[in-house]
Amino acid sequence: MTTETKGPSQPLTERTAWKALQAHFPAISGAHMRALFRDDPRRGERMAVEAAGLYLDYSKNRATDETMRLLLQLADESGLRERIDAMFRGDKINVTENRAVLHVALRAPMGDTILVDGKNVVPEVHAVLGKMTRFADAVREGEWLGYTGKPIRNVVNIGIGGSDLGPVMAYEALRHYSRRDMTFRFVSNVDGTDFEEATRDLNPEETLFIVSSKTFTTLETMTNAHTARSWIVGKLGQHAAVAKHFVAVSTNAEEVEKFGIDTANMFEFWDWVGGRYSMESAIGLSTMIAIGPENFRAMLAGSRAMDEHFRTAPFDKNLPVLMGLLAIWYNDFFGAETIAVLPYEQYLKRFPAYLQQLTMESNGKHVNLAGAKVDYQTGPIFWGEPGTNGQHSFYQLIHQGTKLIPCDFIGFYQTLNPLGNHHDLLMANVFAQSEALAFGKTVEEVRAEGTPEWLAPHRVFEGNRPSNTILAERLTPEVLGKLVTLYEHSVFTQGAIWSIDSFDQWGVELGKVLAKRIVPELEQSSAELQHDSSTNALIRRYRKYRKSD
Ligand code: G6Q
Repeated sequence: MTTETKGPSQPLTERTAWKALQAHFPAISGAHMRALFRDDPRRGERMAVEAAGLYLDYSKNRATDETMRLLLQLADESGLRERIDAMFRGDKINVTENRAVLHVALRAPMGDTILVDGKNVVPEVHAVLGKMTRFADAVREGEWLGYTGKPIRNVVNIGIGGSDLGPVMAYEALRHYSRRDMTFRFVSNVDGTDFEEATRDLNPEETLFIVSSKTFTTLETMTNAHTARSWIVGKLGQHAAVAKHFVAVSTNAEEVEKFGIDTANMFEFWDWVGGRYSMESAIGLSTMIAIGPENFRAMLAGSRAMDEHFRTAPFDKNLPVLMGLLAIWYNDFFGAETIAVLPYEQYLKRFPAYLQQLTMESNGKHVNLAGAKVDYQTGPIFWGEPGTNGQHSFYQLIHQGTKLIPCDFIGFYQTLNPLGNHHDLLMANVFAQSEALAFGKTVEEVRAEGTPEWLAPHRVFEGNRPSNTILAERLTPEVLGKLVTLYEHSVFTQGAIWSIDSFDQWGVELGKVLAKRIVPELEQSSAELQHDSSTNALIRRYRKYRKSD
């Protein structure tokens, strides 16, 4: 392993820029955005970047030009440029799994060369895209028939985590472009309710299951897949029906075959695509069937445009870099623990949930690439809901609570569903919220409204609460690709600076093993229990009261 893959030689907290940021912090934490804007009338236009069709206004942050200069210096000292080049080159930057990290190859144009172990992976990517296209078209055009000869009207994706959240989010986000005469469902939870509710009104003769699992061994997915197989075989009366009602997306041909799916109906992806980075691989098959191959390719083109921007733009004009650096500024210097993502677009209702996995599974790490415990904070908690709904619930805490919560507002110039003045009202709320968060309302302003003195403190808004605003034309497949990739690379930027492995997930692997150990203890009430006293008591209680069938 080269030292380069282990990150820069100097520990983060000893880098010159880090120390300079620490020294600079008191001046900024004591400054109010009201003053920053008053002293620099063009701040709002200056601290904004437009690239690849996305406009990022980062002026409403607790940062000056000096802050940005130091953060950019930190990026340089942390070897961000080298890390980016290493990723795009196909180096094995996922050191703990000894894997390349090449979701960027999923949107590379035919003709590009990206080598993994000496082999160009781009032709394989396009071969799978071609296979997905042919299959999606066959289903959409009613040529792929179920066992009894009926066309497919229902598509159920079975997968969990990275094999679920991307497809669900993309389906919801691009519903406007989806086939309205087809039904798309997503089953992820091992809770039987998920399967039951997803299938109860579906006609099995018209239902196709896509079993999406990189490993094809995940407990939840395999349990649901077996249940689905019994459902099809039970309802259609023939085992042979499986071939017409199941396809697989996986890296594990052997397990797919064992399950009984013909590998001709398997869509491949590769170990260099991490689960949470896989929605544009074959894991997106349900998305492609829903929105059509052309729209799917437009989404890839959007991601590609953001990849190119990230790879080539100078850091001071680089959207993912700027967002990543600001996240570090709040996380590591202000001690902010979370970031709220607030899309003002109903179709993006699952975007925060998707980002939770992308960001928290990637950067929720406590050791650096060399395995040493970090002495700084890593991944912030991501959360959020679409606006304006959130305004009527948790925004109160963002405005007047005791915690600092940087926000990302996302809005569009045009709506996909023009309806009276709805869109202007929606967007008025985006602008009003970020304005109120930044500038607040002083006690003098509150008094001037005639508020009695005893009530005044309750009605004061301190302001100085930071936000980014991201604007785009409208939510097209291409723009969705850009947004997803903006966050992918912002996560990358943060991970590179923290010198952590953003691409492994040992915490997830742990969960996969632990539950399997307890299953037999629940099924055999005589099994001896050797856990701690709490776990033992809980298991005994469950054994006693579970309904035996
Ligand atoms: C993602 C994680 C995890 C994974 C699921 C499903 O980055 O690794 O969320 O996607 O555990 O795994 P399989 O696709 O192997 O079933």
